[in-house]
Amino acid sequence: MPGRTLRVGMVGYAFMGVAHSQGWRNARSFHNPLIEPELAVVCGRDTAKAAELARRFGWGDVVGDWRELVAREDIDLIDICTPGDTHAEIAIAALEAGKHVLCEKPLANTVAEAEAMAEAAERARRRGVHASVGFTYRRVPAIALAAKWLWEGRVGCVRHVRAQYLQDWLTDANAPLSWRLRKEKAGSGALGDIGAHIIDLVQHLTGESVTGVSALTETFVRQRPLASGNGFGEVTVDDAAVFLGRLSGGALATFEATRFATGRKNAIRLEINGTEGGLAFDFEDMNVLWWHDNTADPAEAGYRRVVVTEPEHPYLAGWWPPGHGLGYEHAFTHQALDLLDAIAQGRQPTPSFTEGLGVQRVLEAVQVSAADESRWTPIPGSRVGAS
Ligand code: SOE
Repeated sequence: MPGRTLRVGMVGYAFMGVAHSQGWRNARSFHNPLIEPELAVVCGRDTAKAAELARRFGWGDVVGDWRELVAREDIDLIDICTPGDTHAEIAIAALEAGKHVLCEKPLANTVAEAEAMAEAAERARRRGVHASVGFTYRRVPAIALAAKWLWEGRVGCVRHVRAQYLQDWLTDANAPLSWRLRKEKAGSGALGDIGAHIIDLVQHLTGESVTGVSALTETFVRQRPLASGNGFGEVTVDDAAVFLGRLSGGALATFEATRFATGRKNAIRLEINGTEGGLAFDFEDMNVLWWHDNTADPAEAGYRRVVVTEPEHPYLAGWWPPGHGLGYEHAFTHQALDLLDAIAQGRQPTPSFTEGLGVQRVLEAVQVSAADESRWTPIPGSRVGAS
């Protein structure tokens, strides 16, 4: 990495490509990462669209084939912002070519792919090459603060977790069919797209793993208009998934991921109840964390609204004065910063591909359970009874 720069080659130019571009750009201009990212090359099969993104965000070059990108000697990291069916092939090729990798979530479309990716990442790590998966909500300051307080023991022993990810963009039965609604591209529907985030958050925040699930999934609208306007196509993934789970420390958890929660746009709602306190969060009010101290005088105790914008709060020191809140895109900058610093220091960045594989195993168990009348389905490899 000449001159302490990390030359990024990004594959994909759509929603996530834009979010990552913004993240890399602001990591450079707002903060002082240990290595500077260079927006070197953007790759997309539609090179005109990739070139348009390059113009808007300042990417230095455009290519049309990810293999060409991975083969380039002037690239240090491959940032994968494509649908799930391409993750395994690109990530493994990139790691084998000695490039660090940031891969969008969910890690893959199947457990088998995720296992191969985690193995490739482990082989690469031994050569000083690192891989991370893009569960960006970990980097929302209020969620990072919740993690800190949980890990400090302020919540005590966790008894209950309620985790929801609620969107409503499919309630209109005429919303067109897109790649997110096709199993061969996306692996699953609401489950993998947004359920993966809350599974990751629950495992990350509590430090425990989901050991088993009982699940229901549903596809409410099975045919949707094709984007071309000519006819209809089949929806082959779930619209919604709800499931119960046990955590390795003994807590009971409920999860709900849906694109049919009318009126809820991007509501990630978490509530964690422990012996010493409780924490609650809703992404639709993302600069706020609710905290209940269960050790306080009951006459005065109750949930307090903590505005997470102080310079002492995670990630806040580099941004605005207190009260000037952050938004969705800032987590992508925090992701870039954490990754740059980990690479500069030769540390394994988080979440690792192994953590991504752990989420993938829960996703698969949910599908297995839902296909078999909600049968209780243990998660292979989870740490039963850990504390
Ligand atoms: C679409 O449902 C989506 O963009 C997800 O793919 C993202 O991971 C989530 O952050 C917002 O919603």
